[in-house]
Amino acid sequence: MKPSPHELAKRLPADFTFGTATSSWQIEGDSKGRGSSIWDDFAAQPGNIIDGTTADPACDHIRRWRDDLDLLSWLGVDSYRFSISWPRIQPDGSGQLSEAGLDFYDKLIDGLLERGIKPALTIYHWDLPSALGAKGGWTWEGIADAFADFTSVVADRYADRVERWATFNEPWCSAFLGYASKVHAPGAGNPAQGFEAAYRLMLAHGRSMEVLRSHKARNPGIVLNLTTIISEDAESREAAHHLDGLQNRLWLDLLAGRGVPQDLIDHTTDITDWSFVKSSELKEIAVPIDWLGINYYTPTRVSKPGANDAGKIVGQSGDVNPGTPPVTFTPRDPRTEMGWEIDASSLTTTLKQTAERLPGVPLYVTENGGAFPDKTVVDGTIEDLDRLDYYNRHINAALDAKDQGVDLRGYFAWSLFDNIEWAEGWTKRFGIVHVDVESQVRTPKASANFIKEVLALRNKN
Ligand code: IFM
Repeated sequence: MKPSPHELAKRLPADFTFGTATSSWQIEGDSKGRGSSIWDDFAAQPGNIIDGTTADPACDHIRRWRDDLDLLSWLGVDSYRFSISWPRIQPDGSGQLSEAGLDFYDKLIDGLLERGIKPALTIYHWDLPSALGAKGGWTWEGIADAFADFTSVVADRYADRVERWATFNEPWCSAFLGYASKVHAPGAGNPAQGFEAAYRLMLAHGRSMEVLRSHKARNPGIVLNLTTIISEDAESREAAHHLDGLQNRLWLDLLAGRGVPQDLIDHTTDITDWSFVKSSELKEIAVPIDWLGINYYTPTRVSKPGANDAGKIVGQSGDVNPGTPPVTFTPRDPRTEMGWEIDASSLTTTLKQTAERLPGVPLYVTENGGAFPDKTVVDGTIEDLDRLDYYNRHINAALDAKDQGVDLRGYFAWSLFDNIEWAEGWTKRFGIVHVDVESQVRTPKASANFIKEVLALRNKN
């Protein structure tokens, strides 16, 4: 049965922020109008992106942004979470700025404000300028200062109008998919570099926070991809604890001023000596944040080695999780096209667990959603009832956490429209709005209509 928008609308508090999210490389296109990024380099190597997708045309958002903002108005969202492309603003990652790039985001921000939608800006969502990649990217000693300088450029320009700032989106992915393994750009495949990148990303976060504060930017914070790790048997407990360290505790402990978890250090001695960690820098990383964003999609469920192989699960494997004792990743059905188990109750537990580990910080679900086949078309509309059901369950699960005392202030659906799903290219679609890559026509799916109805009803509560 189709979930009722009325029931969900009744639960949504009037002051709860509801939005949708996207990121620059995934939607913008127009790679010729900006500097090159590590994702352009990565995509140019055959085999890295499953269907050979490159940055063009993506959703051609650079040209179609006005229509895309109208789509947000039509949906009735309170806020839009987007990221800026560093190489579009500063093609080489330092020095010369592109006025055209700066101007694009000026217009985007103004366009949002004209429509009564609050801009939520992420400074870094993975598209590092190639010139900085060539210096070692997130393992380069100078990267935190380069990021702080870039923050100063964008805070100068946009702090007067942006409602909410995130320094980073999912540093776990940059570090462990990009450096420890070869799943994402730059594809280093070096576990030691994964840990160093993780540390330098967080140092860059701390320094960027200081810059944002000095520019009086409103609501600076960070977005992490956190989850609940479920161990199915005694033999997988130790691995589950290690995975919790990599996925959750490393980031939260650094933010909370607890440093790198000792058990993580102990379990990775044959990979890294952690000599890049400096105690004075740990203090910089632990500067207070105004809010924390949590991107949640699926739990991580593990069983003893030799348990039934679940096939491909994007982002869940030994190579992306360095130092993990032998274990099998065993998501249960139902699953999305990413191979990710659908379990809304793990969103509730993730929010509660995070609130305990980083007390006193308001939380937002900054991404949540699913890739589904989108095969059923009725009267020209994609009847994505699986996605609609996913949203209904997960928004309710987030509100359950709020009812149980978590200071949850908002929820953002991933994604506003179908876009390039990184190494999965166009083969996985997360949008609530369908995008025809050839014609670039946007068509709201049933899930978009559901969210629109919920928001319209909520405003009448
Ligand atoms: O598409 C990504 C997004 O860029 C970051 N979070 C997870 C999404 C789905 O994989």
